[in-house]
Amino acid sequence: MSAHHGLSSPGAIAEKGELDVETIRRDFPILSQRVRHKPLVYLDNAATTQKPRAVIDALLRYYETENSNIHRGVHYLSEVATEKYEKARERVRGFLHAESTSEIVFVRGATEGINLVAQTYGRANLSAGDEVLISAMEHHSNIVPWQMICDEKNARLRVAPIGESGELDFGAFEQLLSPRTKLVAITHVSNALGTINPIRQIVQAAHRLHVPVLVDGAQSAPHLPVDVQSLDCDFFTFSGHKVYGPTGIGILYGKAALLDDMPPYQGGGDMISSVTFEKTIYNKLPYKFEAGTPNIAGAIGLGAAIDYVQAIGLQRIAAHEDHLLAHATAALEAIAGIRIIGTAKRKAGVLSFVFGEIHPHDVGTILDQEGIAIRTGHHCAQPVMQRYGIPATARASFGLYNTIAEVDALAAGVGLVREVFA
Ligand code: C6P
Repeated sequence: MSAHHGLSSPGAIAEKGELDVETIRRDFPILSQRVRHKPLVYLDNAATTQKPRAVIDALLRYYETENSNIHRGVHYLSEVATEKYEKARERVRGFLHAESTSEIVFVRGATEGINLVAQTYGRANLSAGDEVLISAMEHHSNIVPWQMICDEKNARLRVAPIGESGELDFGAFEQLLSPRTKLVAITHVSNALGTINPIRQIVQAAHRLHVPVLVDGAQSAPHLPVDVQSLDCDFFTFSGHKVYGPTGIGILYGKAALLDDMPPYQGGGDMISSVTFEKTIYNKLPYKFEAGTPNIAGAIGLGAAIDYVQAIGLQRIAAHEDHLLAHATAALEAIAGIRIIGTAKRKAGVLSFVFGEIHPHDVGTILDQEGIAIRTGHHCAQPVMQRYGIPATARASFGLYNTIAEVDALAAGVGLVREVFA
């Protein structure tokens, strides 16, 4: 195991105040490399985050010393792997402040979490004429699964509009809620605009009509403290790889009463308590939704990632990223021709922009030559681009290890873009 295992690093456990970013950066081996002969400036954290040594070590340790299948074996390694996997579930429960681990389902990522709810809750509860209500700022993962199930059930997908700043039109949202609404599915933080949605208010409005709410937390879990009990949301999903954990693992939280009533998502091993050719009795929660051998290493790695971010503290991470976002917004606004897309009052970690007539891909390619990684394109949110009448944006997105110097490098890089196109 490496000496830099994160949790004992002073940056990670500093008691209060600003993050000791330089120390934190040493926990992330990938950040010290040069790309294109320049120091790497990684500003594509909304797509995926880099992994601290603590997570890499947890994966290594698992495969070197703990690997075994879970919930099956009577032998030592199977017991160890099972215990680690279930401990990771408990860590996720704490991270989301869920009431019970039976409400924490391991899935592949936010995409699978949403598909699970669409294919189980949706299939069981939607009939012709019913409606699913989403917003105009959703990622494709929170649009297409609903279109699929609505098509199948002759139900209707309704879309609450957003205003020019990228904020939800709450009045219009409320008006779209009706006795026909069977589910609200909404993002907590927009990946294309950075908008933070008022989830508690949304849940309250939906619950007045007894409509459950699914929250897509892919972009909030890494940036804000999340408390599913205080939000009172019915489902919440996020991806491990965006919270400094591995790819291929994610979480669906659901209130136990709802999950209990839902049919399973997939059939197979582990999701049953008994099988005969005549009848199968399903396993209890959460195993009913975890058919087959799961991503054991991924779950353990996610547990390590949660330990890592909790040791730093989500409040402090949020404050640090807010500081980076404010600095970046001011720096880019000062450059003539830059238009920031998404100017909501409450934003997290994401700065999308267009630069005059220059195509965002050109902006990204020139920045890449400077070692600066951003994402360009529609960000899997084509309806957001259509809303603003643009094909794409350039998007810088921040993580806990980013520095003001990196934000300055971004602004300098954008300045270079202007010179190239002058
Ligand atoms: N957004 C981005 O660059 P998965 O792919 O399952 O881990 O996450 C899907 C997803 C769902 N909802 C939101 C709000 C998201 O931002 C994402 C992933 C990445 O913006 C990759 S497209």
